[in-house]
Amino acid sequence: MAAPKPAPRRNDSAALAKEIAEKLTYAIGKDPATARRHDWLEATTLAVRDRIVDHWLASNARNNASGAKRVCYLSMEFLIGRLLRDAINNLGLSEAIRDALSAYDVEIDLIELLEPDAALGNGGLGRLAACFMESMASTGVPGFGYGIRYVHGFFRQEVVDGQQVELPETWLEHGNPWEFERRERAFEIGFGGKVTMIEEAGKPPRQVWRPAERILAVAYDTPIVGWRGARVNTLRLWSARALDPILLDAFNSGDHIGALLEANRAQSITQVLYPADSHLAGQELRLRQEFFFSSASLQDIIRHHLKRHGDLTTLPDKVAIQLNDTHPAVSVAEMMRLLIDVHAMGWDQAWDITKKVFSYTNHTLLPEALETWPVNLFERLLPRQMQIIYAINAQIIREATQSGLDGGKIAAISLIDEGSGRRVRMGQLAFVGSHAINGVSALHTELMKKTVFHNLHELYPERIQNKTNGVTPRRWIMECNPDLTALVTEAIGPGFKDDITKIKGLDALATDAGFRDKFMAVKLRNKQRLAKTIEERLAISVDPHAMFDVQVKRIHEYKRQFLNIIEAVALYDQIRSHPEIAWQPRVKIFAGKAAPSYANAKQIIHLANDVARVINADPSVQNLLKVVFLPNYNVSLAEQIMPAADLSEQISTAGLEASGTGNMKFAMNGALTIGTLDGANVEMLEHIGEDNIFIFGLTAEQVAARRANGQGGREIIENSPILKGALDSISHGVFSEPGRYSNLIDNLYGNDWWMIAADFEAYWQTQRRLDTVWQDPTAWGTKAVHNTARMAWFSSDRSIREYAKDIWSAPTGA
Ligand code: 26Y
Repeated sequence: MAAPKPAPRRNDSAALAKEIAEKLTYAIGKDPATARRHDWLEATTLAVRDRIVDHWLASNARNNASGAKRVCYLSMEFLIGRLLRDAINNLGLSEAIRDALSAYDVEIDLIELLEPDAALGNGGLGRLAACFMESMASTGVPGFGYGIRYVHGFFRQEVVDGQQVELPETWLEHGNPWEFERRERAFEIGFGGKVTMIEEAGKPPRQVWRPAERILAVAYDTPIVGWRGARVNTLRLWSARALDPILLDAFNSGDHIGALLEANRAQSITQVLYPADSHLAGQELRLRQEFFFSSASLQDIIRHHLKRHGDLTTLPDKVAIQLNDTHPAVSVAEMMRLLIDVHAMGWDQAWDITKKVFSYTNHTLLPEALETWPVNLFERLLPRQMQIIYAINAQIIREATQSGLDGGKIAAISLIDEGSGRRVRMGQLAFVGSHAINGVSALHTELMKKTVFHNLHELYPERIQNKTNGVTPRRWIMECNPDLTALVTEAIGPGFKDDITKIKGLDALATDAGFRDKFMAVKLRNKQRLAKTIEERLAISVDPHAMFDVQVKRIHEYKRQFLNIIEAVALYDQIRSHPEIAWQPRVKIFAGKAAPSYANAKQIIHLANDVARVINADPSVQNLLKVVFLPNYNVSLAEQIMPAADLSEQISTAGLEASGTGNMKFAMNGALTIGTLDGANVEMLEHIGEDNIFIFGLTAEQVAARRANGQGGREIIENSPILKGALDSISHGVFSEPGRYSNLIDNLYGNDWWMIAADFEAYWQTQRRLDTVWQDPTAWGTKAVHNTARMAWFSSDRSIREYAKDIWSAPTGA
């Protein structure tokens, strides 16, 4: 008998209804009559998953047959969020699933809320990786994500007595239907031990690393579905396992507990995501995580290449490896080790291949976020990689000397920082081991050339290039804003779903009163839904007709939530002292997490909550001002907030936000932006036009100059009665006991490092200009439509096509 093949799945609602019931019965063991919502979620997910698998196997077969170049995206973080709606939308199953479930009186909108967020990332960098994975699948790039399968993702935030409390996150508690464990895909990862020179007769001497400790990296694969299911790529996350879970020796000798401890120690590597995105704590466990997933990924890439192509000299023709920041930068040394020590290649050829294969994206210029590791820790944990780093360094210094760089400049490019204790500079390592280095916005890229990589840029002037970030319009318009999607479809047809640049067609409708009214009616419905969430979670009632003024992102001094809170306090004072002015009703909405060790960021959360409590309880401003801090910001909450915002706050100190991506999500959904000339805001201004975005404040150059002059904030504060009044009410205890925030306020009087005092007046005036525009719904609506119409360039499809063409030399379908 010929081997039977499974029949391809049918996508009509009747077939889906039958299959969902079958999953419920035979995979979950429940009767439709008694099943709970969770069971329906699981059954639906499994039915959808079957369809994904059909496409997935086909995509993999096509990759193997064509031998096309593969792109491996190495990232410590993938901030994915929920996957069910994404998969259903991209497979074009939204209506069929809705109808199928309605046969059982089950609402898809309710059950999909039960899916936990996959929060394997901190913020922008991790979410970018998730958007890029979706866009690679949608634009036809054979993309492979490589990362870590953290058991505990980014912590859950609660606000207790106005303060952040961190709780463990447990996304895998009820299993994860999207992942497939690949037990056969496991690689050994070593740590510690010694390097010895082996000399065999007739052969060149070679170094052999004998690690003291070895653990196993096991692959878990998640399919990533592209638009219309055309391609399904793979996200491969590594989980740590003991080589031998119960070391038999120890077990037999009676040390049962000791043997299990060893297993736990191995597993601890992939237990938890580090929740800091701007300050390296320098824990050994983090360096172990970095090496663990880098080594596993490279071994997997090499294994695959050898199996398909037999010979490592062709690696750069078949694979591009993108390093998402420096977190996987140890890959440069590990690739060299694998090529030289394991695959017996010569140094020069290995170095040539390494540089051709790797490229590196930088996401931050903040000095405290640039990774460096103590040489002695590196040496102890990764002795062979450390030797290789020294050898790379010697070669780079030779090249620098030959090209005539002076001693000071050579010290600046060295991979070893000899300054404060000897440390390995991961940025330098990633740079020298890559053929292309990119920033994430035009401004950020220029600043990279002038600051962190000034000297390396001089030595290798062709390497740095810009790739402005983007976000996927599937998740950030179609899925999170179905009403807007329906309206756009009705107005200009469905073509924009396949080609987002067509959304430009809305531009002509900005002055069409009928269309504008519908556009703003969609906005109002989204605001009503968010108002309901705010009421349910916080028991604060907000008026959906008020301007929703939103700042949601990680809490950080450079992002200046503090500036926004001070403006709220100033507004509160002014409304009360000038009731005769036609103030426009506003709801200021904040959300975001602070790194657990970042004291000032936690203070800012506390202040926001203190201010909210007092203002929301004051009847004299009831209809004019409310302040809301929504706890536990995550991807799913963002999906609710973006479509409901009128005003997007992108107010970082100029020169410090590498790009921002929230700024893009808001504007695509028709929010106006108040922002500084920072990151991608600069390019948004070019695309949206100056009439439709509200720019204020010091430029990056002016910030640098003021910092250099050491101008503090005292004089400015003393000359600004509105600012002074607001700071006084915070200090004097209008919102808390006096003195609670004296540290934050003293910083403004002192060096005003983040330019909050320096930018306050411009910010305040721009907010009042926005009040005036808000008073005129025609003017506001016109600008809102222009925003949605002109943001297509910020699709991550555009970013990915640029990477594919300029950095990866990889194919795209279009
Ligand atoms: C080394 C460790 C402390 C660390 C961990 C995470 C350092 C940095 C990070 C994350 C950085 C990050 O999320 N950067 C953001 O990347 C986005 C995507 O490029 C940018 O839009 C955003 O401006 C930038 O802050």
